[in-house]
Amino acid sequence: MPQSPVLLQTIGLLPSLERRLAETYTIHRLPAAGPEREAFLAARGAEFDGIVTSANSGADAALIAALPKARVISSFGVGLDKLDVQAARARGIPVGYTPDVLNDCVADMAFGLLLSIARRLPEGDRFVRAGRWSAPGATAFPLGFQVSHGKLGIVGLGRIGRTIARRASGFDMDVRYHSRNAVDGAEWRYEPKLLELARWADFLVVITAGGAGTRHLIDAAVLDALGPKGFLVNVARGTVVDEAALVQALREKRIGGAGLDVYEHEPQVPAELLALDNVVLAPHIASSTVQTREAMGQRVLDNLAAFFAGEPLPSAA
Ligand code: NAP
Ligand code: 8YV
Repeated sequence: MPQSPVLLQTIGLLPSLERRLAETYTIHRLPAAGPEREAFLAARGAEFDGIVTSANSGADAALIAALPKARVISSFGVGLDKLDVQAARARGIPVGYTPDVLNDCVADMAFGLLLSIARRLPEGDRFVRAGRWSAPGATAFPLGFQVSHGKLGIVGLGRIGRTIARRASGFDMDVRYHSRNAVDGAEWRYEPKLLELARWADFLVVITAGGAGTRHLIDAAVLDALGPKGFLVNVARGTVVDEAALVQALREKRIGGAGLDVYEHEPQVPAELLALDNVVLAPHIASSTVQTREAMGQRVLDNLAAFFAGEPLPSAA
């Protein structure tokens, strides 16, 4: 019987995906960064036919170089900011990823965060649980900000950005967007200047790619343009927002509030953010539903199966 392809798995994955990978492939886990990993790669790097990874873990040029026989990379997730696609291409290694299947859940999450911060839902939950609603002489819960009929600015009108824009029609929102290029045929107004979009918007939702090209795109100037009645939602990557500038703007109430799924140094969240009431914090869970994660896992398997059958990857980066 021919030997099954040998894959290096960089990080823990969905248990059902791990089970199914193990049915077809010989899987080895990459040790955590440090001397053990270095020794492992030096001793066994030449055994691997490919890498299975995730958007959170990626594969850098050094890892790819340490696997001289690797012929394919399959990643669980759509973000490529931690995966050196250029280094893979230079070796002729196809990279599979999982676009589209997560658009709906990430768009849902963007609206979840938007509603949570504008309508003060987690704050209200804390208020009720602490008995402050029923307390004698209780002060009234503060007013929220209306979402329906609001002005939604989307930064990055890609696959997910367009899904968010479509969701907004159910809230009768006016939608405009910014990206480097206007999107052909888009029904929403293109704003070539990010500052202008921020100035106009009640809600600024960030859903660009991550990586060097978007680092700190949302800086103090953009936050000030959004202003004290504006809300920021980030479901893209923590690096897209200057987190120190955001903390300061929230602390000084120079923006109305923020809903965050992603952070600059995940899973570390600045202590200042934890102490603020005008921010809602989620632990990078935008794609994290049973249905979407299973679909992403299936795409990881489909990309690998196609490669080892000598066919093009169904979702190649
Ligand atoms: P996509 O279709 O490639 O869209 C990316 C968008 O970013 C494009 O509209 C692109 O437009 C824009 N963009 C890139 N660089 C820009 C810049 N410098 N300034 C302004 N806009 C820029 O990707 P997608 O599938 O929608 O996913 C977007 C990102 O969401 C992923 O890369 C990932 O990091 C993140 N994500 C997060 C989660 C989560 O769990 N929170 C889940 C899934 C995805 P132009 O090229 O015209 O600028
Ligand atoms: C997941 C993501 O957290 O797809 C992405 O880019 O950030 C999320 O879907 C990730 O894929 C799990 O590693």
